[in-house]
Amino acid sequence: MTHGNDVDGLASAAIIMHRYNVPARNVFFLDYSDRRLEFASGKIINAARPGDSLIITDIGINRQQAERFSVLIKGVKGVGGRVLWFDHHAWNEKAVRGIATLCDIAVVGDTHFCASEITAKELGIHSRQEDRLVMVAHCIDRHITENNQRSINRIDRIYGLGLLNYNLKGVAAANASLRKVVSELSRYRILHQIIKREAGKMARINAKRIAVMLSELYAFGGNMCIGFSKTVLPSQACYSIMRRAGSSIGIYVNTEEGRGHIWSESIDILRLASALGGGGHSNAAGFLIDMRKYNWLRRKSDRQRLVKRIETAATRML
Ligand SMILES: [Mn+2]
Repeated sequence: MTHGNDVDGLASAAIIMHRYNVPARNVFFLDYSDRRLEFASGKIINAARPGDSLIITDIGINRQQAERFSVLIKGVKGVGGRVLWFDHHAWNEKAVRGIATLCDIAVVGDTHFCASEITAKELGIHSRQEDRLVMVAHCIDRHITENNQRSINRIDRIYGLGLLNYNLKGVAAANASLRKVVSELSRYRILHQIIKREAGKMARINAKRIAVMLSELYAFGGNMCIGFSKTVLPSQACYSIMRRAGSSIGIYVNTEEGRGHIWSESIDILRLASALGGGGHSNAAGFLIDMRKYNWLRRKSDRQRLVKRIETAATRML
């Protein structure tokens, strides 16, 4: 099980598949939504046999999902399986006590590394190709572009667009589509045709949606700007908003998933995300939106209400 929305999540899956000959059908992708976790857990608990190992990578734990994860872990261990968890997100004490201690091995919460670095290190996976993939994932995850800038940008883009499939489809189809991507990746064919083709399809949808989003922006506070769109690449959405508005903070609201993404290169936006009930890193964070309260953001007045709420939180926090 790994994070389907993140390059280091996919890279973690790829190096594990390569090393242990894991078939693609045994890989499941999550994104902190309950239906994806439910889908994966159901299949995994059914298939678990004595001696099997469930490896979870790049998934942090949040309060709502703690119970579901503990059922999953106990289910796998109950039939004589093992559970290993490798993650770099910050875990709170309660999550460590409640969930990490249920696992056979859990290495979590070291935010200096990306998840695939931790996975490679803990499982002793090292070769020239694996190191390269892990390095690329690390740079993309940390937004480091000084070295290998061109190839990293290219991979990030192609790759990220391929990932959009995940958000655009239902759970089963999304898993199938991402499995194609990680299978190619696990053979270290990073720029293989399949990934390019998947990415090409998404690139067109992505570009169209971002253009529509930029036609209705909400700027406030002198340095912040918000845009609304169906699923697009969050980083690209936020940067497009910042560039268009000349703001140092870009907020993209995903109107399908009810999720806000906040990005900034110069301002620590983690406090703003926390004030809105979310979390993340100091340069990239997010929060969930109760879409019922905002009438699914259908009308302009609904969107204005959400902007007002974010603005109020921002004046208090930043
Ligand atoms: Mn990650």
